[in-house]
Amino acid sequence: MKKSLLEQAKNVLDNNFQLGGFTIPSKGLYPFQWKWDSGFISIGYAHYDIDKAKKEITSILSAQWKNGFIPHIVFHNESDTYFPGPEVHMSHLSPNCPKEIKSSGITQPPVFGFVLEKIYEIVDDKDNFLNFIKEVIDKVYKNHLYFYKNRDIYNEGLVYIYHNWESGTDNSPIWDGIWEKIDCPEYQFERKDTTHVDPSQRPSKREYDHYINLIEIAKKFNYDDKAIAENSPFLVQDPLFNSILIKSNESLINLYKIIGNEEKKIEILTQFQRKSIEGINNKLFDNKLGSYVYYDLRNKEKISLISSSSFSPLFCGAPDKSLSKKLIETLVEKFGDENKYLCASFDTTSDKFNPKKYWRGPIWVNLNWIIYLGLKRYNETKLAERIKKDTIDLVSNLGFYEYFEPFKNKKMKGYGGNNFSWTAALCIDLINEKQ
Ligand code: 9WN
Repeated sequence: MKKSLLEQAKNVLDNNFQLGGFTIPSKGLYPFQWKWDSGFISIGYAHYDIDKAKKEITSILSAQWKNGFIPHIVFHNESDTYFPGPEVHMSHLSPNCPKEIKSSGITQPPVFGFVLEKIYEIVDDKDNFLNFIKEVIDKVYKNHLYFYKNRDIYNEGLVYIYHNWESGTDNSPIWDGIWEKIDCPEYQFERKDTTHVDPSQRPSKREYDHYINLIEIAKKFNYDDKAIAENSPFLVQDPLFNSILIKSNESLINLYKIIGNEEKKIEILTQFQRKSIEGINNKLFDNKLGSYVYYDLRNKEKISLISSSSFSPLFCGAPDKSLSKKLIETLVEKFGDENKYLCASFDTTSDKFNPKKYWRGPIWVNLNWIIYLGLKRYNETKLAERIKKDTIDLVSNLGFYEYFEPFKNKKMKGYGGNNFSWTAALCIDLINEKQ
């Protein structure tokens, strides 16, 4: 008998769980622990194995640097199936990286605030999970302090990323114009991703040159944030990254209120929150496009392109009624026609859109989940139910892929890695979600 989607999803997660107490995103393609993946993965576990959820969070937080930074990859284990590995990242160049930790020196979106709150909502034994939250929450708080202290250089409530891998949306067309302005060497390296996945679904060699170049520049400055802010040719304020930070601020405030006697931290987070919501609405909303966009701090210009990240401020409650109305109209107009599943990762009406290539068009389950919760927050029930149904239909028809072609047709497929952990984890959450 065919297993239910829920059972299949649990199998994907359990098969990707490692003895060291963490979960890899996908065998071969991504053989280590990734920061935002581990947050989504722990939400999936919370529905059926809370110990694994706790282990996942404990493992990633154990790699926190002395200054509160949490790296995007933690090399708990060895593997030669991924490039670039620890010998390229060389995290020990930073005096902040503890000796016993091998990691990258770039980060990813700060998901753990909202992850802890979400799991607290999911579990029946709230007292037990609250004890766990008490053990780890200050590490997450310290990570937020790190961002506001080091990454918000103009005190705007908006933090920067200095590498496209920090965004999590690696080869989005958003970066194309920035790459054109950078004088980047050609490097010799052996890529591993294209041995696991058809190269047509992955970034180009030239794009990888840029990715490595940015790491080399950060290494030259020993991963010092101030020097990076002054020198990196890539310095961007990302609406997705900042929305996740804002959402996680809100969750930390809620959780500290439940814990009690944490007025000082609540006050600081509330100040961050006020500034960030103002910053994201004033600086990153493009009225002409009716959408949030990225801001290129290095070249001092808005990047006026629409991607699925444009809708993530709904998740953190940033837009008021009038902005949210415009934003949702843009979502429907650009991404919502009935011939497509929601939600393509890039503007389907743009000539840069590619339905099969990584973050240049395909649907990703984590972004769908974020947009789904955002639409619910704004009582857009019909659209929310559509994106939820589309997500579950894609996975049940095509498999637990990393990303999916948005066009509805008989030949459509899933692409990238298979048995991909966050696809499984967030499907578990969506299936169990109360209406
Ligand atoms: C670089 C692990 C990660 C995700 C990212 C996704 C992809 C890595 C890569 O895989 O990026 O971090 O090598 O392509 O883009 O969002 O966290 O699943």
